[in-house]
Amino acid sequence: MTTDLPADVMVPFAVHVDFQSGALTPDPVILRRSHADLAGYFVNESDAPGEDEMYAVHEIRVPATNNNLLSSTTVLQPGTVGGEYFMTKGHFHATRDRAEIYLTLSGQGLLVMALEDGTTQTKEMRPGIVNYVPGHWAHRSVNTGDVPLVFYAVYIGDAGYDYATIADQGFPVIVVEGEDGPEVVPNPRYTGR
Ligand code: S6P
Ligand code: ZN
Repeated sequence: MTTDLPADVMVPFAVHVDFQSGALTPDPVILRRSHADLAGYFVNESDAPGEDEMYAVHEIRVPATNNNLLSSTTVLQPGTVGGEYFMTKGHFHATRDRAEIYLTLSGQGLLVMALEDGTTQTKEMRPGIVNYVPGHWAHRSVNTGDVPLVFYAVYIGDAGYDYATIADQGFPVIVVEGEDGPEVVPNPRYTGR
């Protein structure tokens, strides 16, 4: 029974996650990012970016407060722009000390993380891997495979998003196609410390 709950007590619920497609049932809120939305993020953009989808975020909505856990799947398409693998915009959390967990469901990629002082860490993403992103680390997912990279993320409700710092400064490193696979190399356009 769930009658007469106090105003701040939510009713438990369950959501089904399809590990291949990232689809959530019942339907969540879906945020779609096109190539055009990522304009300016890749170092070598030869063609004008179009409206094709680069990634989608399917978010289970709960109030964005620090007593709740927000969560979402991200479905990041495979491909490259100027030799750089498709990636998410990447962000710091607006509330900098808020941590996050990623569980990769399908595909393969790299999780690139950076502190504001330019220190970086890069970790593999593949099915079954849990990546812990402590507070203060900006994070960006990169699809280095041939199929969509699908992962489930859980984050503290009031983490928020600071996209501006990455949009302005870039990440200290980028992930490019090398002769023997993905290479993590310095970003020639990085303007942070
Ligand atoms: C939220 C979490 C993910 C990303 C998603 C898209 O804290 O890190 O749900 O929002 O992977 O990446 P981005 O950088 O465009 O938000
Ligand atoms: Zn995040």
